[in-house]
Amino acid sequence: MSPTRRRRSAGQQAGATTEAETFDLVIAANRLPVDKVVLDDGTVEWQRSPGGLVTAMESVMAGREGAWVGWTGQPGDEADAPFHNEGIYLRPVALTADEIAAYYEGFSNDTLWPIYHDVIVPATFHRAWWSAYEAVNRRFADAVCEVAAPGAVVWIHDYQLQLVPALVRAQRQDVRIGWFNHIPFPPVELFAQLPWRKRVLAGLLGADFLGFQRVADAKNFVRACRQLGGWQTKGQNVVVADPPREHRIVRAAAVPISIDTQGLAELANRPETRARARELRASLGNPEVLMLGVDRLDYTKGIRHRLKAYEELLDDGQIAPPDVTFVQIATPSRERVEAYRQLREEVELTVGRINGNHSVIGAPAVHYIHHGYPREEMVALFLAADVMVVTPLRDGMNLVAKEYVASRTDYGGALVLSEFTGAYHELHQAFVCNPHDIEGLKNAMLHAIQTPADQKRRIMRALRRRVMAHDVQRWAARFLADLTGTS
Ligand code: ADQ
Repeated sequence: MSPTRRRRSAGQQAGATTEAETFDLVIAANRLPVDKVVLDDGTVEWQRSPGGLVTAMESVMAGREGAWVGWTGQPGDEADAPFHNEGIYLRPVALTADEIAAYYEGFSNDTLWPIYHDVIVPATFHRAWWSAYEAVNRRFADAVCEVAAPGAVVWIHDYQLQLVPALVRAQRQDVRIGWFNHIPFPPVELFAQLPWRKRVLAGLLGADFLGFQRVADAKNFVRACRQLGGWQTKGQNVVVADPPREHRIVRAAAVPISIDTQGLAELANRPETRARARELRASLGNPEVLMLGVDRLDYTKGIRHRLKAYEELLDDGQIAPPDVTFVQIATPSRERVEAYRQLREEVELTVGRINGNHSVIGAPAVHYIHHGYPREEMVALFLAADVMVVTPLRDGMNLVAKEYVASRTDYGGALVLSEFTGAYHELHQAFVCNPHDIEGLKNAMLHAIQTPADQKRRIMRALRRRVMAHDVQRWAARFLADLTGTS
């Protein structure tokens, strides 16, 4: 791609008082890759939030500066001024407290999230939430158009920004627009519940290329276009009327996301990480079997099903502390949404009951931790865990499963993996389970514990081959190649 950054005069943009910078690559995601921290003396500092997406974007932005449009994570009527941070131009989008409640907690996380995850909990529909979603998507689209250079590549992320592709296209026919869905795209029978379904589809069809985690997600989308919107489809293509041209083809395909495999493996190989893993096991009383769950505290992750299966194994006397223990790390999430509050109560009640019935002094049956951990500690935990239990009822990909595999540079450990994750389609050699089938889940957990070590090493070797070969850098490069037609 030619020039990386250009300046354009303020006259091109109403109300702008400074010169706007424009870029050949523009990322739009709900959140900026930084957190705003206000220090004691009132000065503002932006701290980079480490995550797979940031790593992936760094790899595609290497050698060319790109812009990132997103929300800061905090309410505010006025947008913070754009700024540079570690080689990326960040363009904040301001959201008021009401918009956060309606667009983010409401429409994104209480309407779309349940529908896109098999309606594990019922979706809530409010017309005011939809209006806020439209208004915020419009603001994102305007910000994208402001920073996109002529002919730029625009990469929009996730379910919060589904109207942005068409809103950008309406203003800028010169740019190439891609969208990637980090979560599943639901079967048409469920998507049909959404009162604004056709407008969401039309929003997405503003893109040139739409990326999904699984082939099934891409197919669900194309089917929804055909059955609910009346668009003509051919295989994975949707035909969109595009005056004055006759039509435009929008392609939908699976581009499964991955992780920074190399970075994690390097962390896992450090002597201090290995020492920390041994220390963690020792502080848990050196159990024979350490089982681990790591999730955002979300009802899609199957935490209750996992705990139920574990509890029954304890009830049946098949396992018992201090020989076996379970560490469940649950990152706080969306705590203002009622379904999440309820889930937290249920999980904490269940953990209390299991510990009351099965712990022995000095050896709890479950260690439950309700906060996040730095990356180094996560990798040490992965290295310490004999059995990683990943049991979502529905999950776009599930990066934790891949992170566990990438961290096991020693070929140790065993992965219990739900077939309802995107990761299952790449890691099917794992100890696979249907989390709704508690008996089957118990068997998968027992099987993972009891399988001989050499057999588990063979399995881990196969899993690692896949994860090492398909990392997040390759994912990003593949998405961009699909989007720009160079694949
Ligand atoms: P999530 O639903 O957030 O992501 P996941 O893919 O598991 O789920 O990613 C979670 C990330 O947060 C992982 O990198 C994990 O290590 C980290 N994490 C979780 N708990 C943590 C804790 N206590 N401390 C520190 N880190 C923690 C959405 C979709 C997924 C999809 C991803 C990426 O729901 O299906 O895989 O986006 O596309």
